[in-house]
Amino acid sequence: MDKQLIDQVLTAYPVIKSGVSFSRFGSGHIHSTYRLQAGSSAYILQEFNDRVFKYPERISANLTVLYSHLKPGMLDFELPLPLQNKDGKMFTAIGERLFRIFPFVEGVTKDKVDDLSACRAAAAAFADFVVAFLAVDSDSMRDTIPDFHNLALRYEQFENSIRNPQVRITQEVEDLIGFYQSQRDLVDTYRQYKSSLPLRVTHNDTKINNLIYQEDLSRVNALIDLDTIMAGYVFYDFGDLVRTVACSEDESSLNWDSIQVDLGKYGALIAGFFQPLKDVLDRDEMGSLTYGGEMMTCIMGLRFLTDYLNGNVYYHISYENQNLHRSKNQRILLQSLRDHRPQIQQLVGDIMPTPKRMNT
Ligand code: GN1
Ligand code: MG
Repeated sequence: MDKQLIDQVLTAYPVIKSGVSFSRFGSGHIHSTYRLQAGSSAYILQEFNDRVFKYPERISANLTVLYSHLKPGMLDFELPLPLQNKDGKMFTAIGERLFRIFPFVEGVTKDKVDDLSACRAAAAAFADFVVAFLAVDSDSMRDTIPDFHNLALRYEQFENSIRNPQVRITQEVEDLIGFYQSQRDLVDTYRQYKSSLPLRVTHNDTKINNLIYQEDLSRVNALIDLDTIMAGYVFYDFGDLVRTVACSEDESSLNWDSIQVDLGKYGALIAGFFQPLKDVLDRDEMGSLTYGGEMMTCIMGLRFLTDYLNGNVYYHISYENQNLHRSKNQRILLQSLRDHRPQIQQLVGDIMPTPKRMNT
């Protein structure tokens, strides 16, 4: 992004005085994010990806509903909203491109967390989020990406990409395709849960770097990446935490031999997530949480591989085979989660009051 374009965006935000410097920021896969420094004030500038999010007005509508419900003291962390531009809007269009600016929240983001109390704090924060918006009718939320976590649909998209691949299908790719095809039993469970569990207001993108910790990781300062907030199942939110926290390596790791579930961190996640929600979740929802770990790891592995086969049109990549590698990474974690079902079940049983059914 060039300075001239930034200056153009900034004309819509008279509160931000001139003399701005900027640098690339964060490790998100969808939007392009920059840190702006204007004198002593810092901001986040984002070029919004409207190929992925086709309904930006739904995002604004959802956030407006949530903010009208949120009262001081309901959450002890921030949910940073975009600044309103001079027309009172959250998005600023420059030609065909959309931008927004957020207040900068101090703290740190992590792609991987090892400290168990930090794992617990992250899970508790995402559970607190669900609790805070329990009274908001999930029907009042618009789908910002329809069928975002619909596993059956993601399998269809995957099968389509196999029929018309934009890359050469090597043995390695073929093995990976075979692995994900063998995980289809997760779709049956998905359908069962979809027919029985309540929809709630969920975050839907709870990967660990969508949370800002205080520098020493002792508390959560903010939950970010709020574009996917809509109606969902709690197992989506718990599951993406499992995927990105309860693993010995992060999503981008190529240390194949080291990737496995970390049961200590898994236990910390259960403990943190369960506490705020223990009087809220019914028995089946509690039982669905561990399914969420497998399902969300599967769906991300599947989506990375689908994007690789489609010629990398969705996720930002920094090298050619990155989506292939991300998918391979998720495959190893998914296998490890499956292999450790008995131990995970044990952990859940120790923390939750009555034994819950798992991955029926
Ligand atoms: C994307 O925007 P970011 O990087 O937080 C993606 C998530 C995936 C994640 C995988 C809208 O999240 O669904 O879990 O990458 N967001 C969208 O790292 O597709
Ligand atoms: Mg992000």
